[in-house]
Amino acid sequence: MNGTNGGEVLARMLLAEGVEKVFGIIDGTYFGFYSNLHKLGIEIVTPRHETCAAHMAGAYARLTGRLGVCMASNGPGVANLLPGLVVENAEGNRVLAITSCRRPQIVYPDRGGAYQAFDQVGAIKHFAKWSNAVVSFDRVAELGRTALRHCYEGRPGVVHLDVPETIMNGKVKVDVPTWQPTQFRRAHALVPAPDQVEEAADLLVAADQSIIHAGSGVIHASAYDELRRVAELLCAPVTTSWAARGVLPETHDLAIPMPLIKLNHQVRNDADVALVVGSRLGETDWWGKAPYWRRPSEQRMVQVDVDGHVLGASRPATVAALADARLFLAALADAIERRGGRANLDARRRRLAQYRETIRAERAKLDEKLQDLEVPMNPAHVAHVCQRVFPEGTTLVADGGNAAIWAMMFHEMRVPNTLLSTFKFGMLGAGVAQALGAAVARPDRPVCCIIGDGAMGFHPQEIETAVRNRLRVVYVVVCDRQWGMVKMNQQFALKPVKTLLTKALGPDETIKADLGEIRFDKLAEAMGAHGERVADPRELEAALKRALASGKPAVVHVDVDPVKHMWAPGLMHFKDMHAEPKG
Ligand SMILES: Cc1ncc(C[n+]2csc(CCOP(=O)(O)OP(=O)(O)O)c2C)c(N)n1
Ligand SMILES: [Mg+2]
Repeated sequence: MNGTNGGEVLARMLLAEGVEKVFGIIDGTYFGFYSNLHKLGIEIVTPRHETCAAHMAGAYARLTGRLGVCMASNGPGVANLLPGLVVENAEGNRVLAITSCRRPQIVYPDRGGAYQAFDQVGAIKHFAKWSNAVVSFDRVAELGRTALRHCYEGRPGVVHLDVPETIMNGKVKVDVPTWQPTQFRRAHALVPAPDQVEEAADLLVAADQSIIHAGSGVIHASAYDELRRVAELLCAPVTTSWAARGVLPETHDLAIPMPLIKLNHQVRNDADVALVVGSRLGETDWWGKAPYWRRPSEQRMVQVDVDGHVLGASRPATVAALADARLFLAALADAIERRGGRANLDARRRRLAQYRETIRAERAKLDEKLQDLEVPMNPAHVAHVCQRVFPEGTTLVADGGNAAIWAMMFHEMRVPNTLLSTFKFGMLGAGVAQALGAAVARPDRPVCCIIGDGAMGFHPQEIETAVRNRLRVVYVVVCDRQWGMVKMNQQFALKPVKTLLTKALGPDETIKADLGEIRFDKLAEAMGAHGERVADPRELEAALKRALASGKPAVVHVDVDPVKHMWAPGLMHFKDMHAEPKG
């Protein structure tokens, strides 16, 4: 019998889970944990701010399908980790956070005056799926197993285990338990009930017009082929949540690109049966309600989700199936095939042709902005040129108010699961670290992060993290020297008529909406990265190519026209989304 400690027990559990990376910053209070990770060959990837560790873990989890693990130390480390955990839970990424806390004799409850201590579980349990503290060495393995069980139940999100320093580090004379994951947690996908598959197939085949709406659940289940098969069999257009864009590549005839919001509303109103997979129909899906969707009395819904709490949450489901998206769609495709043809094929094809025509026309209208070659550039060029320069399959991270909207409008999703943002939370600055997590997840290709100058200012220190870890990230910072999106709203709130007439108010007419300039290219160079600055749209491609060829992480400071930047396409739809739909 050898001596061990709580840190080793947890490190070995993570090894059994197949964890290869842990994101976080070191501290003496969990030396027993991270030194054992190191000993076991699990790499510790260290950012320069704990909140970034959470975003790196979240991005890594989403892109690889593995568990994302982050760590932070008691008091300040955990305080810094909080915003990242809030966001990753909201985005639904499978993240396990392991933190240290002070010794049990002085916390839970705090004796009063304990150094670097606060009620970490009390704070995190309000927004995470599960959060608990270990109270004695005997319970480390058991609570570790409970935490992991929660990681694989329901909607993915954040699970947290808090471990006192004395339990992390103190030597105990016992053997390390060696349970395999299959011995204590769900390790197989949820199998659909056959009668629900048949009922769904009957409904969808008999429909006048069906649609499929896909959420992130399709990404978590890697159900891309099965989704395409069902869509093709039904000749059904596919809409997505923002986060699931590209699960059916937007080059496919049946794909309805999310940025064409009016068309999405139309498609959702044309259908009498909707198959909703891996989406809870939240606010950015207009809650599944009229006038954006057809009323439930005229549109039945088949809903498939791994989380029972999601089923029928926003609108009533005719079939509410608790099942893995991939297994359900595969069984559904077989069931549809067995039924032979489906109703109204000609009418469906006519509608589809109409949708394609709308997509072509809307695209052409948007692309007119690419004719604008004035300096500083129209922001339309940024994502458009990035897509041309970066290899197919590059992960795009979109962060920053209007910078992200422009990126969404001018980037076509051609490969599933190559887009990151915080679509649910809209957290400025999270993209800096999401890009790092993406580069760790996919070291074989570069990552492109399009980000506003306000958002980049939240975490510029992480450029050094990219350099130190040799992460192939190119930050394309869209510089308008203002909080662009908010300034636009503010102008309309202050002087709507003048804003409409003159497009922008004067410098003294807005409230604290302007920013000073940060030379992001110089900042990059100061940290050992490659820097570029470009204002002329004709020079953007060459600047990006130099950035990629530099062999280093890079930052491209892009000067955009601040007024044009405020008038991002589709802004009215986002305003619209903030009000409760009538239906
Ligand atoms: C952390 C955080 N703080 C505040 C906001 C509110 N907010 C939304 S957009 C925006 C302005 C964004 O400015 P920038 O990143 O420069 O992007 P731009 O709109 O100028 O392209 C702000 C402050 C937010 N979403 N996230
Ligand atoms: Mg800005």
